[in-house]
Amino acid sequence: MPEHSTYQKLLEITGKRGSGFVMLIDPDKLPYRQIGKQIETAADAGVDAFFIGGSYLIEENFNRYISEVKRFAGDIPAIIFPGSTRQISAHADAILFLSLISGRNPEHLIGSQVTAAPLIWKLNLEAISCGYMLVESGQLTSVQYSSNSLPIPREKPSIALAHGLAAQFLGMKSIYLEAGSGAVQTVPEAMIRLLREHLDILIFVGGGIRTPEEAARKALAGAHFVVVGNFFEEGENLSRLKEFAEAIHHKA
Ligand code: 1GP
Repeated sequence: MPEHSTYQKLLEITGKRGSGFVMLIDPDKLPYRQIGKQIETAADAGVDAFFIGGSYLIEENFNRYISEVKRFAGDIPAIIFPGSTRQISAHADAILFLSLISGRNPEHLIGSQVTAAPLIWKLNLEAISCGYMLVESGQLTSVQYSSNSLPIPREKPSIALAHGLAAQFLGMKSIYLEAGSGAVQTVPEAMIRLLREHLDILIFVGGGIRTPEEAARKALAGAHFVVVGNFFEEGENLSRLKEFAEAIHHKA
């Protein structure tokens, strides 16, 4: 059994900084040769962890890609945020072991997990269990479409809480409130607040966050980690990384 060292590290980050800042890297969007510069810039600005993953994964050599991320990330956790069971690599520090609990599609609730588990075990890769919840965000997102599942209505935080409690009772270590990549509307603060008030597990929040102010609102509402992907895929936005880090680190 692998040690839960990366999970512990995540707990330490939130203890120290209030909330942590996660940069999501999609291997299909960030070319291999640009990894080093991206990671160094992010690390200098105060990014606390990297999630790596994507919906399709056209990048052929995921293993090599993760190895390059880790080479530059140093002590900063590099965690796989898998879009499919093809996205597994021993070079990562951990993998978010996602189950799409807001949906009722058995393949995404347990099917893919059973496919992936033996390889994760063989590689001795740390698996951080995570109840993944899609939250309605204005229009149909890629993840809703491809998972063939309904999101949680954004005005119904109590439904999100019921799912979060179920995740916690099932022994999951975290939940991810997902508005979807490039979402028009982000996860409502009222929902984050309610879940933070009643749950004892880590809360990741992401989807459509494009300003430091918005990131700060998610952090202050109770997100342990704020995840930003799309916005930093535009090279010129990297100059704003520090503002995001300062906005999210409300305890620093
Ligand atoms: C997507 O929640 C993540 O799975 C991040 O969303 O790319 O919109 O920042 P963005």
